[in-house]
Amino acid sequence: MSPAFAPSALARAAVESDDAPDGGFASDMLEGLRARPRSVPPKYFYDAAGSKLFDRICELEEYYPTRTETALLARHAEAIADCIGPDAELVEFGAGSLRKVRLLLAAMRAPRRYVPIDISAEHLQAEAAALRAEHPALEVAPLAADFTRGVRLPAAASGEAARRVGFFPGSSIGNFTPEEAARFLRQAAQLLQGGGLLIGVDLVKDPAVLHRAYNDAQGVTAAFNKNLLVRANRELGATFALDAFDHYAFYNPVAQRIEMHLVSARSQAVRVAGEFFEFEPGESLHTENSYKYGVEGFRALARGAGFLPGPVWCDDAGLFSVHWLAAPRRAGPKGVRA
Ligand code: AVI
Repeated sequence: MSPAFAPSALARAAVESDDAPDGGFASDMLEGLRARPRSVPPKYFYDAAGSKLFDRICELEEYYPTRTETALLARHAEAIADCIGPDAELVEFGAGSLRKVRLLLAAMRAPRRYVPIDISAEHLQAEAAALRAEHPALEVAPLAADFTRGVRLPAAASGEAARRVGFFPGSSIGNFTPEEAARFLRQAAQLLQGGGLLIGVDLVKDPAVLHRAYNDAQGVTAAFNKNLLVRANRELGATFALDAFDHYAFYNPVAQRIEMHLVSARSQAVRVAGEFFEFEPGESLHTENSYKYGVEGFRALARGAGFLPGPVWCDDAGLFSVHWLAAPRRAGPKGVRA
């Protein structure tokens, strides 16, 4: 989800994925290293080790988004369930640990099916099995896929299409550029016609709060950032020296985003998949953007994408927002239905 996240394809949902076996890591890494400025899509953070590090980030005192969003979902679960309505199929984009969805499922009335989509297949299967045990009446149909590239949603076991509702928590939309976010929302509005999207969005705030959230004292975010290099060393035969790159994260108020970089501490050459890359001291590899929105700005973005923005739930400190976006039915060819 990034400087180079390309959610070009929810609407390609009916097209078979042509992903490389490594999910495109080698080609995206090489392309990003050849470019100036250098950048790599943040989706490659999330191998098994990266997913665990991200889970640790979510527990950090400095990283307010997870606990704030979770508290909002818990506090407003009934009102959210009213928006979702009965007999819905819930599709979660980038499902991760399936923690937050439990709050929704507990409040939803007769949910028909839950389709968690996540890039990490192993993690997803284990989490789905645990959820099935807790909700024996619920059809849980996990989908291991990079939803930013397009997914084929499985047909409902009942054969009957239910009202489809998307769930995209965690402000993962912040890892898209605004153009990518708009495209994702347009495609989601098409896919979810007749239902809606529940989406968590991190808010613009005091830069000092943001700085702390992405520069935690224990260095977990730094380890998460550097895990990209660990992964490249392991999977692409790269020769990144971990102590020769520094984690660097700052708030860019003009673009309203946190930028995360790995900055070369010295002059060095690195080999990646057989190709050499020179780094000067201070040269950066841009690894992630995390955009922050104002409530009205995000509603305008969603409206422009075809949604009808509904209720918004925010915490008292104005740190985080959860939006209900209704997806009206449109005339013409239907979006992607299983
Ligand atoms: C997944 N995503 C919304 C996180 C964020 O805050 O942008 C990823 C993250 N990067 C550093 N810390 C957390």
